[in-house]
Order: sequence, then structure tokens, then C-alpha cells
Amino acid sequence: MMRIEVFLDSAASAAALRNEVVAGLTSSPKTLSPMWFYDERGCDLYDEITKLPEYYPFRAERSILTHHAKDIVMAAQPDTLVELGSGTSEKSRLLLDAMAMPATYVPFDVAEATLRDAAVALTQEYPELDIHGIVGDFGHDLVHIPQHGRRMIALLGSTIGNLDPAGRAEMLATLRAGMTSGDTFLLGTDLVKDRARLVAAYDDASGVTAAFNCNVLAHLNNELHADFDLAGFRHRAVFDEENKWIEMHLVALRDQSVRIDDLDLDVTFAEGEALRTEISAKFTPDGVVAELRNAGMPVLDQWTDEDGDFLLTLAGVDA
Ligand code: SAH
Ligand code: AVI
Repeated sequence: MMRIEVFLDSAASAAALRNEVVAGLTSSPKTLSPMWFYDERGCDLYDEITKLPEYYPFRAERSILTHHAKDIVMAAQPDTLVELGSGTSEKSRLLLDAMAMPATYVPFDVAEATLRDAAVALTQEYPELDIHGIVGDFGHDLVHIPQHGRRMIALLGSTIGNLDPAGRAEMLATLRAGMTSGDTFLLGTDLVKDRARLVAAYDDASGVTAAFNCNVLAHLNNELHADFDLAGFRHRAVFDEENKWIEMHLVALRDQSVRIDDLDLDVTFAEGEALRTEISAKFTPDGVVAELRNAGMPVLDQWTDEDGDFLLTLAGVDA
């Protein structure tokens, strides 16, 4: 069984894009939300990133799931897996394989085509799985997560690291408010490590991450009739030691002015000026425990991969 509910109507998402782009490009420093990476080309480029030798987080998290999906499912006893930012649902299969069938899977993503493709493939692979997909923005649409069943809500891929601490606290509080006794939260987070490995993971030798980053400008050109010259910017990844996060920037290679017709806006960039397109926070196991505890989600267990690169944390709800 499969059904997909779409909460992002095109008018609402166009309005969100317009508001966010005006705010981000008129602020100092200029910023954009990483959510705008994930058009169809962006999803394909992310998929390529997951196969890069430098991008260890995907493989490390998959290795934890390969070894511990049974332990996680045993501890959580879910009959429904809700997955936020599910993408191609590749790693989700490891959790589904460990769950007793029949079960329900709720993939939740802003990228409609990617979610639909994943849902169709899963109906064929898991005949006893009831798939209830949700196309939405987890900044607004968490209220639409179905309430029935004993749910494990998963947020994998260190996607939570794309939020700053205040944004994470807000998202966790919203999630906690929607959870009831017996529900659990499974969180994947990348761990703080050697700066060189961190930077290489976001600035690979073959330039795929650079293409992923620049694609956000093509997305704005398409959606907002802007005239960003992609050759006028270069990709940069830096590790901010103080905040313990990677920042991805697009750095202007020359003074330039960009016209965004749909916003009736002209934006100027000085040579060397950076547009921040993503933060990707890196965590410690204790830090994750504290953030979850503060949100009313006591930690039940934590697992890492062999090299200690990545962390999965299972939390419950406080009484
Ligand atoms: N969970 C997968 C994919 C991670 S990529 C993995 O671990 O590999 C991040 C995913 O989150 C993408 O599929 C993207 O479309 C989705 N996403 C990003 N921002 C979102 C938002 N605000 N609301 C819903 N989904 C979002
Ligand atoms: C999915 N997300 C958490 C990835 C990350 O590592 O921050 C996206 C990504 N950005 C650059 N490379 C991968």
C-alpha cells in the first residue's frame, strides 16, 4: 500500500523561497538555507557525494546500521518508522529489514520526485509495508506526521547539523511535543574529528561537492528568474573551530551585480565576498545527550562505527 500526501503546494514553497532569499541575500553576511540545494539535480549530486572516498559520514552511518539495526529495533520496538529528510531511503532499508512486518514507513522529504521514486521502489521490495509519504518542510510540517502506531522517528545523515543550536533546540522541541509514550527518536550525527578529514569531506578532489554547492545558484536562476553567473563564484569549505561546524561558502570571484527578476531585487557582491550556503555541525556523544535531554528526550543508547566517526543515538520521551 502506498500513498503520498503533499503539504508543499507550489505557491507556498515559492513564497517561502522568495521570503528566505530576500532575507538571506540582503543580510550581512549573505546566507541561503541548505534546503534549496535539493532540487532534482541537487538530489542526484548529493547521491554522488555519498559515494565519494572523502565523504565518510554516509558509509560510517550505514556501517552502524548494518551492525546495529537489530539492537536499535529491539530497544525501540517500533511498528512505524518515520524518517525525516529520507531522500532515497537507502539506509532506511537496513532498519526496515530489522523490523517485524507488516509495518508502516513514513518517508518525509521536501524533494517530491526523490521521495516518490523511493516509495515506489520500496513497495516492490517490501510487499507488507504500508508506505505513507509526506512531502513537506520539516521547518513547518512536522504536525502532519501521522499519530498512530508505536513510532520511531529517524533523522539520519547528520541532517540536524544543518541547523544552528537554537534551530536544533526548536526542531527537537517540536518533535518532542508530537511524541507520546512508547515513541522513540533515532538521531544520526557526525562527530568532531581531525580538521583535514572534515574539510576534505566537504571539498572533495573531484569537485562534486563544489557542483552541489554551485547548483543552488542554478536553482535560484530557474525558480526566481535570476541571472547568477555560476562561473563568477567558487566553492569553499571551512571548519569553524569555535562553533564546531563546517561552513560551505560560494565566494565571489569579482565584483558583480545579480538581478533577481521575480523579487525585483539587485544584489551586489564584492570580490572575495562569501555567500554562506550551509553549516554542517559536528558533535560529541555527550553533547548529543545534553541536547536531547534538554528537549525532554532521555537517551536510551548510543552506537558508533568501528572508526568512531559517526554516532547514532536512540532517545525516548520523558514522563
Ligand atoms: N537521510 C538521507 C538524506 C540526507 S540529505 C541520508 O542520510 O543520506 C538531506 C535530505 O533532507 C534531502 O533529501 C533533502 O531533500 C531533505 N531536506 C532538507 N531540508 C529539508 C526540509 N526543510 N524539510 C524536509 N526535508 C528536507
Ligand atoms: C545531508 N547533509 C547533512 C549533508 C551534510 O553533510 O551536511 C549535506 C552535504 N553537504 C555537503 N556535503 C554533503
